[in-house]
Amino acid sequence: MGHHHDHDDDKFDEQGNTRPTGTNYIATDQSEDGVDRRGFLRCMAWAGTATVWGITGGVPKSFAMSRLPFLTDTERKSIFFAQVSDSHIGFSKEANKDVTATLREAVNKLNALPQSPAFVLHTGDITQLAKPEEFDTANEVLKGIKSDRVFYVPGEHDVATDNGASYLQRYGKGTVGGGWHSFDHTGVHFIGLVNVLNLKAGGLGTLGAEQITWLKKDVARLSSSTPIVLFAHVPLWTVYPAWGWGTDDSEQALALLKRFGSVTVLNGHIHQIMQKVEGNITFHTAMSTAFPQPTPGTAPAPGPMKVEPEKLKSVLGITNVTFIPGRSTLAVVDATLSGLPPAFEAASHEAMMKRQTARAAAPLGPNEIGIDNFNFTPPTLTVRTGTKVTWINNDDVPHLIVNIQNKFRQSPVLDTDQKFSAILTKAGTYDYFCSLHPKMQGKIIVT
Ligand SMILES: [Cu+2]
Repeated sequence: MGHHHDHDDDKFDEQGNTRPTGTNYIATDQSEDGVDRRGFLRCMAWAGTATVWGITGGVPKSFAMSRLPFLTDTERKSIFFAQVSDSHIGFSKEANKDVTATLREAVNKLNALPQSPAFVLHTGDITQLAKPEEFDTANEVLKGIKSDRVFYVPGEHDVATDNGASYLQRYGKGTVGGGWHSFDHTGVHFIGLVNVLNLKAGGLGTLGAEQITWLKKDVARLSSSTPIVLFAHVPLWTVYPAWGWGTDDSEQALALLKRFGSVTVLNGHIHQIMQKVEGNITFHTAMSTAFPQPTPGTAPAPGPMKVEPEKLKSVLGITNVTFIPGRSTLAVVDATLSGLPPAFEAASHEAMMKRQTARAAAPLGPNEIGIDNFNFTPPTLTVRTGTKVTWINNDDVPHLIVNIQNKFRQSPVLDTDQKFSAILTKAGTYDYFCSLHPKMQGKIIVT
């Protein structure tokens, strides 16, 4: 981890990018090696105070930002790519009323870099409710990136309504099964995994046996020295299971990658930066371009976090990744839209508590089930045969009711204040869960 000390904070260009000065800043590239050294440095400097770390020969190694200008020429012949995540196009609530504008800002930031990314990975929740017009808007903005290609994996918001059918229509070309895929770039093997389909009651993200079998075949041909970059929406490590921030069968997938010297896992979903190194595997989660979420355990529930307006752009951003061949060194730089250091700690706890007190607990009528803070209230409801039961979503997050026994039809995606009713004509126990947040479970007993 390092701070970039050698620039003048007062100097920003019209995009808000810092203009570095001082001994580490190479204003003109004097070598003729074809590598844009100036661009490389400016790109790193743009991130401002950023987290920079790498792995060398599988050994985690953090290095100061100031070391980057002194890399050898070989090291400079690197792949540079970027990660964009959780753009949630269609979201328009308090936490960010214009997510299209902040996605556009992220694109402008990318385009303002002197070195264009070879490609961009979008790690899901492209849209809020998987509506065609939301996908259209996202495409419209993202096609403005000066880069060869954007590779996608879906988030649960992109597949909720139809288990991924419309997502696959748009993004499924060249993918397998539910949209998983792999490709090679400059000696690095990239694998996009899908862990938001067929979620089970009480569970976390899931990959499924079919995808794990595919992964096994996909990596079988690779030599163990091939650097691997794995990307998926929900974290492939257990960040915070109480909030569903993990993947049930990720261990099985990661076991297939144990023999590789360098594995980097890039995820989204939690809208904040977290990283962890475990053996040969380095995990990293990205900021959202739409809204932040609280730090695990600091709030009653996950969900959009409204921060002070002047802090918003310091908790939204993108991730830039530079892979330097020959050294298995991969540098991940998180960059906020503001260009300032990420401000999650300052913004988090207070904002979430404010959100809680600001929300009035809606009084429930008879046979009504409230959805508040990712909980069903009451968790068990007892009614007479023939009763119409109504769910009311009081959260600023969409939920979707599914009966495990399949004795009533599933709800549509319920956005804030939306209701769903089912008439329960037969006696018995009805277990249900939210298929977007499978940790959310409830029960109705019909007598
Ligand atoms: Cu839910």
